[in-house]
Amino acid sequence: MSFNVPDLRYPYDALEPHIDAQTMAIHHGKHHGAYVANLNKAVEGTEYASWAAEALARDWAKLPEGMRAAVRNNGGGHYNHALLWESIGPGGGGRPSGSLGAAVDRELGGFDALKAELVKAGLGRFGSGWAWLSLGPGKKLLVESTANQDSPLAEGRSPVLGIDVWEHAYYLKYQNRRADYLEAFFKVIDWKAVGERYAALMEA
Ligand code: MN3
Repeated sequence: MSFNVPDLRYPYDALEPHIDAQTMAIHHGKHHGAYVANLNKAVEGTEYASWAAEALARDWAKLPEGMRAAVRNNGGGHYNHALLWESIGPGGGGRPSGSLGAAVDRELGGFDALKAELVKAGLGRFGSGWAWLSLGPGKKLLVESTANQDSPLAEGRSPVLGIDVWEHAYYLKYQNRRADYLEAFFKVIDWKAVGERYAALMEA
């Protein structure tokens, strides 16, 4: 198979009580698993099976029309979730430091403003989608939201941190309380990992 669900570097219960073990197990095993299975099915036997997930999430519109929707949804789903698992972890929370912390202060008015913008983007996304901290034109930080499994990559931006606001990310524990989930999500963000991603994008 071309694509695989990456192993987590922490157990499913490592994010308790903020994100519960059952949600993590279903989200990682079943939901991400289904995106990967459906992506593999869509690209099987084609040249696109050898593309990187990032390239598929960015350039799905260049694919043959019959594959486009499946790759947009499932390639995006795979890429977005792989990024998500790397961006959270036990002992998370706090705020970014180093070059990312400085850029947040300089470009977005500080961490509290960033958090407020991300929460607003997450709450404002009607239905399913993501809230993002992205690197935009001129490698400046911006906050945005995408629908479904669309990636900022397809819009020419680079995701630094993604927050999954699909109900499957929080419904078991938080039901309809997306605001409570977003508050909890900030307690599991691994800002060291996110900051390393930002630094690598700035050097690229
Ligand atoms: Mn999800």
